[in-house]
Amino acid sequence: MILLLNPRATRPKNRRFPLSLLTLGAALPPHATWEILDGNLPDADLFEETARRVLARADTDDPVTLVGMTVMPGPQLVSAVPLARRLKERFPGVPIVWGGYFPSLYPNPVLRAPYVDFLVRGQGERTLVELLDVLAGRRHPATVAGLGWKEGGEARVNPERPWEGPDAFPALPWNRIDIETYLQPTAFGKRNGVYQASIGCLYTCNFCGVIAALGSLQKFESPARTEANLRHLVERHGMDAVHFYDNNFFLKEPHAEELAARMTPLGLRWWCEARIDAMLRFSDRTWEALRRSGLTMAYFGAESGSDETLKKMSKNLTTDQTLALAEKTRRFGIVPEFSFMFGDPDDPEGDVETTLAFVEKLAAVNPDMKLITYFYTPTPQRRGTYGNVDPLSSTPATLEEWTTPEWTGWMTHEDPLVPWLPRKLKERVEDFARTLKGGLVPSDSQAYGHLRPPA
Ligand code: B12
Ligand code: SF4
Repeated sequence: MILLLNPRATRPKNRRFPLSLLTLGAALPPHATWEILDGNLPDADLFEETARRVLARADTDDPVTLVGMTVMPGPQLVSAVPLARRLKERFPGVPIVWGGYFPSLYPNPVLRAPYVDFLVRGQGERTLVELLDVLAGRRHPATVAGLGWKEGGEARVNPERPWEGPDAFPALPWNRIDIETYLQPTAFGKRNGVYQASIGCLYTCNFCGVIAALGSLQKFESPARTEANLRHLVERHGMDAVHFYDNNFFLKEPHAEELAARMTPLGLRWWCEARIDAMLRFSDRTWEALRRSGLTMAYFGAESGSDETLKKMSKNLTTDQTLALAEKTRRFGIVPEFSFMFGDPDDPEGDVETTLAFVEKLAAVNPDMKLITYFYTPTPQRRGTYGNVDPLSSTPATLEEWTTPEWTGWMTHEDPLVPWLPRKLKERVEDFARTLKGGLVPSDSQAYGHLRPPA
């Protein structure tokens, strides 16, 4: 029996399908037994629930042989560390493997922790299956691409595994979770679900955790598969709204047109993250088709009001394009959420004022826009952007340090205690956000403001 754990990452009322664990479970061999335990569910106690299962199965012919945990940077890491520590103390013989963005980006502190035995970097499906062979003594851990492991107390991180698009993997086993409990009301619908139709992102923004973890590459599943999954949730479970979790939902126009055509009959209201430049390339006909298919709000990384700063971020975007997008969304009645990263380390004060002035201009073009504010805390890139300098050298060496409030604030990009961002500058941005009409987003919801119904 393999237990797949989703340590608490959000408030129970914001719980959403644990997609990472569902895709992993789907790819396990047919003879493997597995179960998902979700710490985001109301009254969940992951330690107790896991312990109960380990004890109940100890003397059966299907004992718990592996505990897998998905770990994102931020509050989920803060829940995962004590959970893994307690499980290891109580059940030292049960191996614990971590996967997800945190261990993918920062493998060394994870492998230094005595309570994590293995980690999986990047896409997890195939690596997890091969890890089962390692645990069964059928193969040496050094031969498993994407695996982090320990040898005589030393951390070993194997070469990465090239990753594949969603179509390479089995269909999502929706029957393995209680769908009903996850369909919660939001501003978009009474029964809001989530879905992800692609992996990675093709762009090259040099602050971004997605690029650091997966490189600059994106693969979409076929629109027919997206439609089939959504149709199942609509027809069987009455889902009436969906948030797409894709890092970037649109690339090519024919793909967007096909998706719009397939989604229209489903009658969903939907939200996605999109690139400003990509959507500006779409014809009015495609914009209209997307609106008709239910696209209600889209999240755009506008990042800065300065073209120079956008260049430094390798964003491949101009402020004129952002203004044009504001106009286009107004015309088609799609609400834009514009996200900005304040506080360029080279001139934080100038940057804050330039960007705030730009936001005012933008709000004049589309008064319905929502403002999302972040503070500039780039994710260190692992892929050579910094020449010979080790970009991770100044990040914490232990999980205990990573889980301090200072580093948690850094990971969420919400309250980074970085030298270039004095408190008064931060307050200046927060005061502005509070007064911008229609732009107020509670600071703890930030990019995931969409996950909670309006107060
Ligand atoms: C869903 C989500 C959330 C949800 C989680 C809800 C839930 N029920 O799980 C919520 C809203 C809580 C959330 C919050 C945050 N998130 Co978040 N989130 C995502 C999102 C949109 C989708 C993740 C997902 O499920 N993908 C679908 C699955 C199939 O893919 P996957 O998770 O990558 O899983 C694969 C591998 O990673 C691996 N894997 C994952 N887990 C495991 C476990 C094991 C055992 C193994 C073997 C493998 C494995 O295998 C999986 C299959 O290939 C991603 C963006 C993205 N599209 O990936 C951001 C993302 C992961 N989040 C991110 C961030 C920064 C945050 C926040 C810190 C942001 C903020 N300021 O609010 C917060 C705080 C997190 C917290 N509370 O701890 C970043 C992380 C990158 C970075 N810079 O470090 C991402 C990449 C967004 C981004 N573009 O910046 N998030
Ligand atoms: S477009 Fe978004 S997800 Fe893609 S690299 Fe840039 S910031 Fe990251």
